[in-house]
Amino acid sequence: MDSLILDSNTWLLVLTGAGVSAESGVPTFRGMSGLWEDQPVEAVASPEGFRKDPALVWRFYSERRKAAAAVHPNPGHEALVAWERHLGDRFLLATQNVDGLHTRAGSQRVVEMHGNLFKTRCSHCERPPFEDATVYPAGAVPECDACGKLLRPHIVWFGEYLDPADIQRIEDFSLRAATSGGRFVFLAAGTSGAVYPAAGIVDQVRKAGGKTWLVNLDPAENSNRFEHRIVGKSGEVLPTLAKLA
Ligand code: BV8
Ligand code: ZN
Repeated sequence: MDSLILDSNTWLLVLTGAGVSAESGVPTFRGMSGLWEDQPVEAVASPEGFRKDPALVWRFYSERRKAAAAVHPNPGHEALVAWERHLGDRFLLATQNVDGLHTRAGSQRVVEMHGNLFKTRCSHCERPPFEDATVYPAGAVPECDACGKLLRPHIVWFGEYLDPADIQRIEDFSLRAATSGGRFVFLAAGTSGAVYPAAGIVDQVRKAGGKTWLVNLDPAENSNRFEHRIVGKSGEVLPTLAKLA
């Protein structure tokens, strides 16, 4: 198996998806065949879904808060913490996961591209997002105590734009890596490559001359866009994949 050399010349951008949290007991989207209570996740995790039935959407996220609070990071999360400690500012972790397990494992240089389960914001006023681990009772729809309108999970739903600041942080890191004179490496783990813009990062890295690695249990929709592909469980592969030099 090729080994990933992480030395003083290496700049590493990592992208993770639901597969990295699977060994912690968090169901993947594919694992649920994209459905929640026979509804396509895209339908619930969308502005339309919230407009149509905010109580249903809050039940969806309250259940996921409860589940995520009951699990723990796995060796896949921990390996990424060790890589970050070794590379420092030549490391950035972009995750599609909203479960907060990377941060709980100790990762610091993290971009939560699709938001965080344990944050809430107002669907109407400019009140900043706030920490909120509340598991709301079924049927409840919390209201904003600043403007009285509905509160919503601080999550990027399908059809919603990502926070431009998050996109900028990933692009800035990629530009610095690509012009550093060092080796720019991109590794994606536990992701099916089905959701954009995350699934398109591999193409941007290749255009910038970066090396590309995929660690995944099954072939991903964008597998053929990666030079190095390792089939396996991230919790088993990541701890032994890198040579820290
Ligand atoms: C946007 C938060 C502008 C919600 C999420 C271009 C082409 C086609 C479509 C589009 C496009 N550009 C935009 C779109 C539309 C859309 C999109 O991509 N749709 C898809 C379905 C085709 N994108 C958007 O809407 C984005 N916004 O583009 O805004 C815009 C606006 C209007 C109109 C157009 C454009 C917003 C996307 C973010 C949505 N929010 N999450 C929540 O979580 O509740 S996405 C959500 O689904 C996750 O965050 C993640 O991104 C995705 C699930 O994918 P994965 O994480 O990869 O998980 P999955 O289960 O699919 O796969 C797991 C993999 O792990 C599997 O391959 C499995 O083999 C592997 N695995 C399992 N166990 C293990 C393992 N691997 C290793 N070890 C293991 N143990
Ligand atoms: Zn408000």
